[in-house]
Amino acid sequence: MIKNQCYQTRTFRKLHLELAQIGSSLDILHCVMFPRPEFDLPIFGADLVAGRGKLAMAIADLSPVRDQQQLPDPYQQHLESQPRYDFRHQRHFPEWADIFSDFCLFVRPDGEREETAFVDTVDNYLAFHCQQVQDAEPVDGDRRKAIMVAHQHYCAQQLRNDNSRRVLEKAFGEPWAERYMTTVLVDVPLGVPVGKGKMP
Ligand code: BLA
Repeated sequence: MIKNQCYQTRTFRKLHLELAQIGSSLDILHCVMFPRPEFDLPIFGADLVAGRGKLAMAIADLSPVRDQQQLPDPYQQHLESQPRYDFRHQRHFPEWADIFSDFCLFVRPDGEREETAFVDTVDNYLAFHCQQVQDAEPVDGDRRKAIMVAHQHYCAQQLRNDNSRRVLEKAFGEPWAERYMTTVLVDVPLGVPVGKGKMP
């Protein structure tokens, strides 16, 4: 079973929250907040995967949409000034993960204390992000183009996540999984076609 909620605002082209329950043992929470590409704002993304009620993986990031994977200065300064929780089990990034920032949390939270630390950190990221979003002004032509390219790259890399693809294919079949991934999970802005794992 999959439940989706999508919203749009002045600054976000798509706020997507998804809860998936696959079989009796796999629970997934997926969230991506895609800003409109006329704003120089990072893409918030999170994915939590639990097997039999226990978190196997938790990732959350404010992902840059600029050349050199740089966050805007206020984000960089804020995130650098925050204490970092030292999770016991860090996860290793797959090869397609060049989209994430230095502040990406990618861990297997171990126990209630670490789960709370993960949620608190995400809460902090989101509180700051939402505050920045309120004051955001659209940027001009050339920067928009660069941001659009970064959005397309973000989507192309997310589509290379074979874990999500495999789970969806097993539950719903290959054509459905492909359509769902490219139109619901990571729809590329402006309809630029992106094949499995290929750059636009
Ligand atoms: C990994 N994603 C996974 C895993 C599963 C899913 C089963 C493997 C968990 C593990 O290795 O312990 C499954 N995720 C899903 C499914 C959906 C989903 C089925 O969202 C949707 C129905 N993935 C995202 C977003 C990010 C993300 C927004 O959707 C990051 C912001 C990251 N997921 C991500 C990463 C991995 C992962 C980095 C690990 C991949 C690897 O280790 O190869």
